[in-house]
Amino acid sequence: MRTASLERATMETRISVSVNLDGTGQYSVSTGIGFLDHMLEQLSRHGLFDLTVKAEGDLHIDFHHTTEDVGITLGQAFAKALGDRKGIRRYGDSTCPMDETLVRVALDISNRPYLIWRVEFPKPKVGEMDTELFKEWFQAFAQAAGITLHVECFYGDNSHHIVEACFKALARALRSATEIDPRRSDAVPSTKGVL
Ligand SMILES: [Mn+2]
Repeated sequence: MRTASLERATMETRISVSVNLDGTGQYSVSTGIGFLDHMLEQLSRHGLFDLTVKAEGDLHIDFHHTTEDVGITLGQAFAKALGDRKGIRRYGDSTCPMDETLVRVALDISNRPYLIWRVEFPKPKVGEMDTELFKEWFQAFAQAAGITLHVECFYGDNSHHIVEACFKALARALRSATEIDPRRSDAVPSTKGVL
């Protein structure tokens, strides 16, 4: 079973996460930040990952620590669930429209963390959340999961749509990249023999 459970506690946040890569898109998400919950639910539903996320953070300061630490913990859980990465497709991409917005995510489960983030928001906030925090989440997730992650918004007017298309495209790309390729069976998808 490609599953993992993790807990992470600092002076700023307490987070527990569990993930099943071969799930059906069932989720239970509660971070204390409504919009972030909404996005993680997209990740689960459109990636077909079963996801439990519970976070208690210092939201009285702002949403930064909680957003970043949820990204770190979730990324660590994905890395752990992927294990030695045998048989996975490794690469994935998705171009996701949401009304007037179009976003592309291309990723490589490379164990070489990297984020390209070409996303601009017309508004500084969605809900109560600062839009600048989404780059922090994607950076934390890519770093902790060991993923080369390119996110580009081609166009879009509505900040809610832009963020949501980023998460949906991530979900779809991650779903295909984490899937087991039946033609690859037991092999690690690298000429190095290791990822
Ligand atoms: Mn929405």
